[in-house]
This record gives sequence, structure tokens and C-alpha cells, in this order.
Amino acid sequence: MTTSVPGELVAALQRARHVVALTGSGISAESGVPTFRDAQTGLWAKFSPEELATPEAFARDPAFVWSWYAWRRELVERAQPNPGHFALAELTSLVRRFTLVTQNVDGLHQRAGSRDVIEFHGNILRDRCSGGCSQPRRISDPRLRIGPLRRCGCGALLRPDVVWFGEMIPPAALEAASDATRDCDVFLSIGTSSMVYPAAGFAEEARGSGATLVEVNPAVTPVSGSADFVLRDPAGVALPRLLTALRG
Ligand code: BV8
Repeated sequence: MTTSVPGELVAALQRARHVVALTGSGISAESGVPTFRDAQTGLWAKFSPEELATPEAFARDPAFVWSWYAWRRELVERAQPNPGHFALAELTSLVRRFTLVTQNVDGLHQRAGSRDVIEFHGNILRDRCSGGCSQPRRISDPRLRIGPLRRCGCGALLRPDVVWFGEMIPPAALEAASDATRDCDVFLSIGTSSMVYPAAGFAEEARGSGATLVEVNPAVTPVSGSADFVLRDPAGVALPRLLTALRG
């Protein structure tokens, strides 16, 4: 049974000065990108976050961590944006002001046409120098390649340009996302289990600032209880339906 779009939600979006969407891996599930916590297919089902997505794991066994990211990178490069991504790209033109904050590292929002995406946890398709160089100077010397491992010109290993557990969120992304969350009139929490902080705190923060809170997720999450509207459907179904109602 798919959820119809309540008229009051459409009205809230039409009168909103500023709409914010926070997306999680659920919006990319219909593109074939595994989520993190779905038991049967989640990435974490086989590994725990601590084993892979931490600086300690990378320091302990960089080749193991890189091999996992190389596998995910290939998968993401093969994936295509789905109707949920395209709907959010179009939403920009249907509301007064729209800010998209994504926890996802797959770049699918940008490939669907969204601009100025706040990549709260970085981007798996970019490398970063683990020594801190602002611009990693890739060296093509094949002798320096040990399996998936590559080095920056400074000699330090390259790493995926993502935020690992225990690492700070990039300050510019944190500030932009926090400002938008406090300013918005409607906050859409889409495809996230709302378990990873500080992103998981945004929904309550928006609500506390007077925003209408909307959840788009086939499953119940810690946000569900305080949401003003819940669309209990996959994002690829709920968001196009929301856009159709908004276009009128
Ligand atoms: C930090 C990049 C300072 C790497 C990721 C309180 C405050 C601050 C920090 C913490 C805190 N408490 C604990 C912490 C530490 C930690 C944390 O939150 N731990 C958790 C496990 C409790 N946070 C941090 O370390 C952050 N750093 O705050 O620095 C600090 C540090 C330490 C201590 C204090 C302060 C950095 C966190 C960033 C981690 N990096 N990704 C990589 O990708 O490898 S997180 C990773 O999980 C993803 O990026 C994603 O953002 C995140 C959450 O996952 P979801 O996207 O929600 O995916 P999930 O599978 O969980 O859920 C999918 C949902 O989709 C489900 O609800 C499902 O029902 C739904 N769904 C499925 N299909 C669909 C769908 N929905 C719609 N449509 C569908 N078709």
C-alpha cells in the first residue's frame, strides 16, 4: 500500500521559505548501492564500521580497508541515479529555497543534476592524502602501487576522501548544514536510519526551530515518532509522488 501525499504537506512545501532535505543510503538503495544497516544486504552485515571506516583500521591494515573502498567505488561508478535522486534535483525549482545535505558518499545526487550538494561525509570517488596535503600529488610510478595502495607525492598513502568514525565533519559542511537546519521551515529526512551523529541530530534540531518534519522511509526510525508527516514508502516512489502533488 503506497502512502498518498497529504494536502497539508503540499501546502507546507508551497508556503515554505526554505526546505532542507537530509538523505542517507536508503535513497541510493534503488540504484543498487547497498545500505549500511539493512541486515541481509547492508555493508555492515559482513563487517563492522569499526573494522573498516576508521583511521585506526586504515593505519592497521590499509590494503584491507582500501580493497573494501575499491569494491564500493566500482559499485558506485556502475550505479545510476534513481527517480528519488531526480525528484530532489527537480525540487529545487519548485520551492523558494532548497538545501540538500547528504550523508551519502556516492555522488549520485550530483549525477542526477543536484547542485551545491553538502557532502556531509565526503565522497568515495575522491582520494585524499593521508598526510594532509591539500592537493594530493598522485604519482604514477607503478612501483609505488601495492595492490589498491597508492601514494601522494609527499610519500603518504592516499585514502578515500570520506569522513571516518571518530573524524570531524568538514567544518564548512557542518556549518552549512547546521545553519540550513536551524533556518528551514520544512525538513525532509530521507532514507536514513538516523543513527550516525551529528547528522542524526538535525531532524530534532529542525523541529526544535519550528520546522515541519517529514520522514521518507519504508521502515520506522528514531525520527518517526516526532515527524509531522511520514511517507512509509521507498524514496523512489514517495518523492516522485510528492513532486507530482507539488506541481499541482
Ligand atoms: C564526529 C562515510 C566528532 C564512510 C560514514 C554524538 C555526537 C557526535 C559524534 C558521535 C556521537 N555519538 C557517537 C558519535 C560517534 C559517531 C557515531 O555517530 N557513531 C554511531 C555509530 C553511534 N560519529 C562520528 O564519529 C562522526 N564524527 O562526530 O566527530 C566526534 C567523534 C567521536 C565522538 C564524539 C564526537 C562521523 C560519522 C561519519 C561516519 N562515516 N560514512 C563510509 O561511507 O565508509 S557513516 C555511514 O553511516 C554513512 O555515511 C551514513 O551516513 C551513515 C548512516 O547510515 P544511513 O545512511 O542512515 O544508512 P543505514 O543503512 O543506517 O539506513 C538506511 C535507511 O534507509 C534505513 O532506515 C532503511 O529503512 C532506509 N531505506 C532502505 N531502502 C530505502 C530506504 N529509505 C528510502 N527508500 C528506500 N528505497
